[in-house]
Amino acid sequence: MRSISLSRFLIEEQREKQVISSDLRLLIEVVASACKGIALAIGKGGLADVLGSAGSDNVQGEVQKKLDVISNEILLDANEWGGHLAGMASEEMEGPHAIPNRYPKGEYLLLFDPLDGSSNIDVNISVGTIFSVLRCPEGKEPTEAAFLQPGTQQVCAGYTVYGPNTLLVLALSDGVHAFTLNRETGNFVLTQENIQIPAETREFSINTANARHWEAPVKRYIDELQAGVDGPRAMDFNMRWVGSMVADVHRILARGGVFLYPIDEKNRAQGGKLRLMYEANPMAYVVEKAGGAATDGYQRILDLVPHRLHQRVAVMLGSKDEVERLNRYHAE
Ligand code: P6P
Repeated sequence: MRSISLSRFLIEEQREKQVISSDLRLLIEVVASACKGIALAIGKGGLADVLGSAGSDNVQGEVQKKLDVISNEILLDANEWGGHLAGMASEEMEGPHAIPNRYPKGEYLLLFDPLDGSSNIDVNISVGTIFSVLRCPEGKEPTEAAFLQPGTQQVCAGYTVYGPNTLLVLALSDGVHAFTLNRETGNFVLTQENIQIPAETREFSINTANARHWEAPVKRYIDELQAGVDGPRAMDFNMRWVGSMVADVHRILARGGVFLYPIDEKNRAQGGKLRLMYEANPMAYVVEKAGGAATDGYQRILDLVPHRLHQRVAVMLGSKDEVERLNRYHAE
């Protein structure tokens, strides 16, 4: 494949396909550049004072890791001066972050989980940044209400996996593309175009420690997978659970699979574990643009109308045939 940088790819998407605007191209370049900074911070590990807890809790009441705070700051600092944003929202902040008055404002709203998979940071397992882009409604201030749009309103979404290599996956209206960071040149280079998730799979991803808390449709579905060739599915399945949504979802994008973080008796009071606006929606957008599907068991994730910035949701996504089976089991 010709060596095409992210910048060249975006310019050609804009010039030849009118898929993105100049401001959206700038936004994506700025987010990618911020992800390089996050990759550098993560890469230092124990060599710098970036591991461990920050000694504070986030809006979710969860212990913040130092790298959560560092990653959040990197994304805020990178994005506030460019003139492409009306506002930002993050898992790590209670409310939206207004663009300082000294900078011009743009039409886009950027939402992100700056470092997803925090529990894995201190043990050197892949983590990631998840981002989602909406348009600020015409004439509206970028208050929380402006962000509360269904996932179908996203203009683009994606994630960066900080793993053996640093990989940016970008979903635009015309498809999903992957860019690998060339650490020598500092450029993200196109390494996969128009990624498609196989409709069928033999690999599932769920935290089975929660099995006793699952609702009946999920219990039935997982029991059948675990019954393997002797059960109703008449084939054996494999299980993977990284504990970083970005890593699990990326494996599904790369080779198929189904990822579940269902609502259960343990998380029912909060409405689920994963957050709708900056985890489920962007990942659902990526998965659907790659030919997969994403549901909460009853509804398409992207159709859900949000009521709160940090609301949580059940998530089942990946290979289309498996998600459709899960929808059937929940409907029965
Ligand atoms: P559990 C990470 O904290 C996260 O938000 C997702 O990235 C991941 O899929 C999930 O939580 C892991 O949850 O309950 O298995 O630790």
